[in-house]
Amino acid sequence: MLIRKPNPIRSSEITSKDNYLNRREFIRAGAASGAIAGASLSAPAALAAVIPDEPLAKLADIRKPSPFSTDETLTSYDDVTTYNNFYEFGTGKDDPHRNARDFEPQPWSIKVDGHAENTGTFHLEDFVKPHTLEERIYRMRCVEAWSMVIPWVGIPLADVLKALKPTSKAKFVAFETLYDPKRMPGQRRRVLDWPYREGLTIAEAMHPLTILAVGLYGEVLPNQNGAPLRLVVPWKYGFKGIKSIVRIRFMSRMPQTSWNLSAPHEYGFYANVNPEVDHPRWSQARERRIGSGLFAAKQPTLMFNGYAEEVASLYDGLDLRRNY
Ligand SMILES: Nc1nc2c(c(=O)[nH]1)N[C@H]1C(S)=C(S)[C@@H](COP(=O)(O)O)O[C@H]1N2
Ligand SMILES: [Mo]
Repeated sequence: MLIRKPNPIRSSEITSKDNYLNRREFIRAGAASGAIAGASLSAPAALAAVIPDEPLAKLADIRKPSPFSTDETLTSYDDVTTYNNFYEFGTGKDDPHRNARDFEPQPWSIKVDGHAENTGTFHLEDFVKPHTLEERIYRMRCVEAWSMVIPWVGIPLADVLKALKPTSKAKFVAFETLYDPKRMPGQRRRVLDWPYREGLTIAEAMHPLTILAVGLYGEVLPNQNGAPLRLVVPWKYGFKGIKSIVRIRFMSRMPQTSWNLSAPHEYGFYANVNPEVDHPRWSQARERRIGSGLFAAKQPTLMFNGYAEEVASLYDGLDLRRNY
C-alpha cells in the first residue's frame, strides 16, 4: 500500500555516479544473459512496469550514452528526489516527496488538440512506446539559483510531435499539468492559477535537446519529479519543465504560462538561462550546485545553461540583455 511503484534499488545506495555506472553494468550483464525479465532489481524491469511489453531492444537504448549528456558529477538520487519544486504537492522543497507518495500516475492519458492532424486522447503507453528511450544527463538550473545534474530517461519531444503532425499554423506548443485537487493537495490553495501551464515555440519544442522524461536514474519517474511524463528543456530555467502533463496543444499564438501570469516582471515566456540578466530580486550570475556541500562556493552560471552552442541560433532576433 505504501509504495506500489517500483523503487528497485534503495535510494540510499544510489548516491554517486560510480554507483550508477556500476548498476548500469549490472543491468547490461542481466540483459546479455537474458535474465532481465525475472530480475526485479533491474531498471528495465522497472520501466517495463509503466510501459508494458516494452521490447528489450528498446530498453537497451536507455543504456546508450547520448552525445548531449554531460559528464559532470551526478546529483545524488536522494537529492534529486527529495529536494523538489512541485507546488501541486506543497511549496516546501521537501513537501513533494512526502505529499506525492500515494499519488497514482496510472492509468494516464494525454489530450492532444489544436493545430495538428492527429488530435485526440492518447494512453501514456501509446504515446511513449513507438519512440526510443534514451538517457540524457542534463544540468538543471532553477530560477532560484540552484542547480543539479540529472540522468533523465526519456524521448525526444520532436519524435512525439512529428507523429502528431502539426499543421503550418502551429507556431507554439502549450502544456498543462493535471488539475485534480483531490490527488494534488497543493492545488487546494491558490498559490498559482491552476492548472500549471507551460509552453514553447515550435522550434524550441522540436530541438533535439528537448525531451519528455519518463524516468531518471534508469527507473520510472518518481511522483515528486513529475510522474509519469514531464518536460525537460535544459537551456531554460527549471520552471519551464512542466510535470505530470495531461494536455498538449498546438497553437498559432504564444500560450499563457503559469509563472509569467503570476509575476510577469519576474518570469518571461522564454526564460532562457542567462547569467547576465538578474532576477529583479537576486543575481543570476552564480548557482549553488545541490549536494556540493554546505561550504562549497557557488559556481558561475553559463549562458543558456551551457547549451549555447546548440541553441543560441534559435534566438538570433532576440535581445539577450532583456528578461523574456
Ligand atoms: N506542474 C509543475 N511543474 C513544475 C513545477 C511545479 O511546481 N508544478 N516546478 C518547476 C520548477 S520551478 C522546477 S525547478 C522543476 C523542478 O523539477 P525537479 O523537482 O524534478 O527537480 O520543476 C518545474 N515543473
Ligand atoms: Mo525552479
